[in-house]
Parts: sequence; structure tokens; C-alpha cells
Amino acid sequence: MAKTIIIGACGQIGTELVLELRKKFGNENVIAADLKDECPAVLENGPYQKMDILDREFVREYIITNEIKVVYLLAALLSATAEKNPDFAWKLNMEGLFTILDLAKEKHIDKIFWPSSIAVFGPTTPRENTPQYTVMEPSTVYGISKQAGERWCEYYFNKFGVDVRSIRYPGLISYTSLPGGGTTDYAVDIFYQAKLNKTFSCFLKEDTALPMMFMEDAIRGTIELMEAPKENIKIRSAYNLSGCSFTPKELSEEIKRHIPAFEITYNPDFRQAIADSWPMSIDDSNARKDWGWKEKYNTEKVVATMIEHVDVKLLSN
Ligand code: NAD
Ligand code: AKB
Repeated sequence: MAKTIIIGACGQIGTELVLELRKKFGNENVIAADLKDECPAVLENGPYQKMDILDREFVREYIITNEIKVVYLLAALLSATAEKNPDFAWKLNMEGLFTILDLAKEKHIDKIFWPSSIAVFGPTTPRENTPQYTVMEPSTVYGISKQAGERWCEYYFNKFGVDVRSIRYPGLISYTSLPGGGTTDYAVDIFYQAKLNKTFSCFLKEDTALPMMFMEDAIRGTIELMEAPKENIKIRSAYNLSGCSFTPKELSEEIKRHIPAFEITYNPDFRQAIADSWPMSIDDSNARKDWGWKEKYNTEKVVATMIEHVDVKLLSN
């Protein structure tokens, strides 16, 4: 069994991806790696390695010595945090990717998953049903790093045959761990505040539609993409992927059906400009055609599942 590592394993996606991959491939074969000194309790069912993706020599040595063949590289600064520290965001989001692409170019690694984002699109992109191939002029440092990353992934595939696969994730909604500094984080935070205080102050305007996806769909899609036969993967930059799409007002109305006393207020901040530059909905027909993608969660089902499972104790961890 080829060993797999998830770098950036303690984040919103990593936590759930590690657990799902361990179910599939066995706990011992899936290594969680992150900056954190200690393994979080939820990931204690398998190996954990403290790792800084920016320590290129350590990462190379660890992956080569442990004969790790599959890498999921999740460590990154997300859109809102990246705007506050653009130099470091560019460094983190790009250097780690080169370390992993180079290991694959040298044939130490067989397969890479590296996530892109809807942030690769920009204000000049058609915002409704955004096509796979269209104008892409991202206006955030995060979007620029993701677009550059996509170009490098495709380049390493074309030039060196590196088997790298990627998805342009929309905003991801989950309850196992908290989101890490993105513009779509409001769509997770709202559930905690709805349960705790029955009120939520939203940092986006009421009519700001964004593409979103429930984490279970995102993890399933990621694993399906990684398991698809190589010849089916026609896109080596990153696939558009769609789940559902809603505005803060629509989300709050759906929450009100479960918690009638819930109230939302709108206090837009710097993240409004980021959201305004992103698509409202996504055309993912290439993913459907090439490797059979289909989402399971619409907005109604996302809300019902979040209301059922969100545990406000997570806020104090
Ligand atoms: P997150 O911020 O929740 O988690 C990132 C993890 O990386 C954290 O646990 C952090 O400790 C770790 N990390 C940071 N710097 C590191 C370093 N130098 N070395 C090792 N680990 C480091 O992020 P996430 O939401 O899980 O996103 C993972 C990836 O998916 C990112 O590349 C992100 O751009 C992409 N993505 C996420 C979403 C989303 O909605 N969550 C949407 C689109 C794309
Ligand atoms: C963010 O808001 O930065 C992320 C993303 C869509 O990439 N959730």
C-alpha cells in the first residue's frame, strides 16, 4: 500500500480528508502533517508529523526516507488572511508547491493533489455559471497565487509527466473543524452564532451570491478525482466544481426555518470587495464529463445537516 501524506492536515479540509483517507487505506498508511507541535485529538488514530512546508530540505528528506508516494498539499494562507500579509502568502502558497512538484519530477512521488479555488477568477470574469475556460484576472494575492499554481501544475504535467490533480473549490461548509481565514467563512460562522446567540453580524452584504459546497461532497470529489484513471483527467490546471450557491440573505432564511428567532445584520468589511470579484455560480460540466462528478448537497440539505451537527464547544478549542 503506497503511503500518503496530507500537509496542512489540521485545517478545515485536512481534518476530514485525513479521516476519510484513513478509513479507505488504513490508519497507518495515511500521515497527517502540519505546523502544530501536537497532533489534535481528532487525528490521533494514525501517524502525525510536525512539518513546516517551507523547510524544503526537511520535507524532501521525510518524504524520500519514508517512501511516501501520494501527497495532498493543503498548507496555504486563504483569501482574507493573505490580504493582510501578501508577501508571506505568496511565499507559503508557492514555495511549498514547488517542493512537492520537484519531488514528483524526480520520481520520488507518484501523485499530487493540490487545491485551487474560485479565487482564480476576478472582476472581469463572467460571474454567472462561470465557465472552465474564461477570462481570469484575479485581484487578490490569494487568487494570484492559486492561478500561478494552476499554471505550474499544468506545466509540470506537460513537461515532466507529473501526475498532479486539482479542483477549484468553492467556499466549503463543515462542522468538524473551523475555517481558516477565508471570505466564505461567514457561511460556517453563521451556524455557530445561530446556535449560540440566535444573531449573526455578516461581513458581506445580503445579496452577495457565492458558490459553496458541503465538505462531504468536497472530500468525496477530491478522492474521486484522485482515483480516476489517468487518461480521464483532461484538465491539469484545476477543475471547476459546483455544489450550491446562495446569498447571506437566502442562507439566513433557510436557517430561520430551523431556528425561527434567528436574526442577521449586515456589516460589510474588506472581504466584500473580494467576494464581489468572485463568481456567483460555477459551470462544472468538464468535471461531470471527465470523471463523473455529481454533488449530493443542495442548500437545504447543507443547512439541515449543519444545524444538526454544529457543536459550539468547538469554538473554545
Ligand atoms: P486551513 O487554513 O483551515 O488549514 C490550513 C492548514 O495548513 C492549517 O492547519 C495550518 O496550520 C497549516 N499550515 C499553515 N502553514 C503551514 C506550513 N508552513 N507548513 C505546514 N502546515 C501549514 O485551510 P483549508 O480551508 O483546510 O484549505 C486547505 C487548502 O484548500 C488551501 O490550499 C486552500 O487555499 C484550499 N481551499 C480551501 C477552501 C475552503 O473553503 N476551505 C476553498 C478553496 C480552496
Ligand atoms: C476563501 O474564502 O478564501 C476560501 C476559498 C473560496 O478559496 N474559502
